[in-house]
This record gives sequence, structure tokens and C-alpha cells, in this order.
Amino acid sequence: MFTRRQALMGVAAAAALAAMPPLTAAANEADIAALPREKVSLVAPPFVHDHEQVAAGGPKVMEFTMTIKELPVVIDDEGTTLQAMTYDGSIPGPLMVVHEGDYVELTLINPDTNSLPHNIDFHASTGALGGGELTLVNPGEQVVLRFKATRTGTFVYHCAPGGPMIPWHVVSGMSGAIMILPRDGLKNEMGEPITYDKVYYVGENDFYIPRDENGHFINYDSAGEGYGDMVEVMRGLTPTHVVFNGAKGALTGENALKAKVGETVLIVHSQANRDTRPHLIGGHGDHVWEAGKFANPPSKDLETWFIRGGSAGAATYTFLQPGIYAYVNHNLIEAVELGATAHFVVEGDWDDDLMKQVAAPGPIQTN
Ligand SMILES: [Cu+2]
Repeated sequence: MFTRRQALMGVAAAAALAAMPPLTAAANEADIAALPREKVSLVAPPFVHDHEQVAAGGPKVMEFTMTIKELPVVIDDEGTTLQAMTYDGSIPGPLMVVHEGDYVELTLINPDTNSLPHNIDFHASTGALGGGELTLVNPGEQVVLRFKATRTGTFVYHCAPGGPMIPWHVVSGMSGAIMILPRDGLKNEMGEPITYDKVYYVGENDFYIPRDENGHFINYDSAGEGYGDMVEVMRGLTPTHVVFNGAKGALTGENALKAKVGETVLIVHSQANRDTRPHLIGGHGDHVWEAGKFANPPSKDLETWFIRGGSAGAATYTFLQPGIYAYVNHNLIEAVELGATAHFVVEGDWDDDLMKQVAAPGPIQTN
């Protein structure tokens, strides 16, 4: 049984670390040291850093740096504030993109202005709790983890500092995704190459904000202060908010996603904690990797796709009509009442062949 303070300090992860067997040396350090290195500057979602879709050369060591930031985030239009925990200041954390066979080398920084230990569990990696055992950093520390990208697809990463800290850090914002592309790029169901013109990363989060006796959401001064109350709400398994990119309305209005008729957009959608079901109203998923793993052929022409909690999926769509498309979690209560709605604003020419209002609304005609 942990005390509250021990729980906050991630004792479970520390114990797991102490119990680890000694590491055996990898044989190919010299080979890895001889690989080209590329430093990647991450960008905040829904945008994604520049990357090649087809790798131009052989494997590289891809260097990333992420700074963990504990900070207040306003999550709805009523000013409800979550004392969030984030990778690089955004919810979700940035999408990382590499190719199969590359090495991901992450410097994870936990500044001394933070109050809690954190780490990172990459679902894309192999061993040591996805790297979680090797990356637990206290405030004022940094760590460098390297893992080999052996499997292609979109994969969640999240904080997992042990015990009750795991779900609390995840529902406080600490998740993101990595996309590991095949070296020769994405393929359709026939094995033929497909490319995208744009890529957007939509991270979906369920939040559990405690209410006061009048039913109003409580704003706490720090994450730790709200911990006990939030756990009670979490145990009810009923989120108060289900949002894309950290807040209700984060991807609508001025922040709507943009595309043009004829453009193919790749949408990466992650949910680190809970199932979801993306749906593009007025469009489709042309090629959908529901489970997000590119070794499997994509499904075609989906209306709605299913993202398992703890995974990231990917879908392409070539826009054929202009207008505003809502991209939602098609539990429509979650989309409309709880916040899981984004908008695509698409420019271009309307195609009457695909759809036409043959007669505008008017009086009911009688013969
Ligand atoms: Cu954390």
C-alpha cells in the first residue's frame, strides 16, 4: 500500500527499476555509431514535422528531444482548467516520424520547475516496459533512451511512472504517438505505393474533472492538489470531457484543419486510454489502418473506424468536395456534448455529379 506521497513520487516504477536484471551489451554499438544522425525538431499537433515518406537512404539514428511540462490547460469554453502533464507542452505530445530500421534516440527532460517524476513507454519499442523502466526522471533530471524501430505503424507513447500514477498521468495529458513508416512508404491493399499530401495528428483524450457541491468543475492550483478527487471521478469511468488536441474546440473555427479538393490527407488518430471511433462526416476513410500497423493491408472505404484504447490508427482520404467536414468520435454524445469534434475546411470546386440539391426546400407540392 502506497501513501499518497509515495504514489505521487512514482515508487512503483522505482521499485521495478531496482529489480531489473543487468543489461547485456549490444554487439553493434560501433555499427550504430557509424550511422548517420538526424536531429528532428518536433512540432505541436495537429501538425507534424517534415519527413520523407519514402526513405532516401539507409537507417539513421533519429534524435529527438522532449521536455516534460506540467502546466495549466484550459479544456473547454467555460474556462475549466486541467493541471496538465504534457510532453513538450501540448496535449497530445508531438507525433514523431521515423522509418523502419531507424534508431529513435530521445532525450527526455524533466525540468526542476516540475513537481513529479515522469517517464515514457513507447508501444513501438521492445523491452523494459517500452522504455518506461529506463526513463524515469525526477524533476531536474534528463535521460537518453535509444530504441530500434523494428515494426511499422502508428503507436502510442505515454507516461507510466508506476501504480496509480499511470492512469492519472495519462488522463492528465501525457500521451502522444510515433509513426514508423516502411522504408519504401505506405502501400494500398494491392501492395502499390500510396502517398499523402498532408498529414494531421489528432490525439483524443478523456478527462475526469472533479466538480464542487454545486456541480461546477473545480480548478486546482496544482496537479497534486487535485489527485485524490480526480481518482474518484476516474473510477466512475465516465469522462467529463472527451476532446481532440487537449480542449473542446481545439481543432475547429480558426484552428480547423485545412485541405483542398484533390489532396490526400493522412490522419493519425491516437487514444491512449479509451476506445474511440473516428468518422469524417461527408467523407470516408479511403485506406484505413484501424490498428495502425502498416504490415497489414489497409481496409477500404470505411465509414467509421475503431481505435482501441491504447493505440493509434491511420487513415487516408482524398477530398472530393469543398466545404466544412466535421471529423468526430461517432459516439455523438462524446462528439457534441463532451467535445470530440474537429473540422476540416476544404477549398475547391463543387462536383454536381457526386451531389446536387435538385430542388431547394420549399412548400410541399400537392397535385
Ligand atoms: Cu508523467
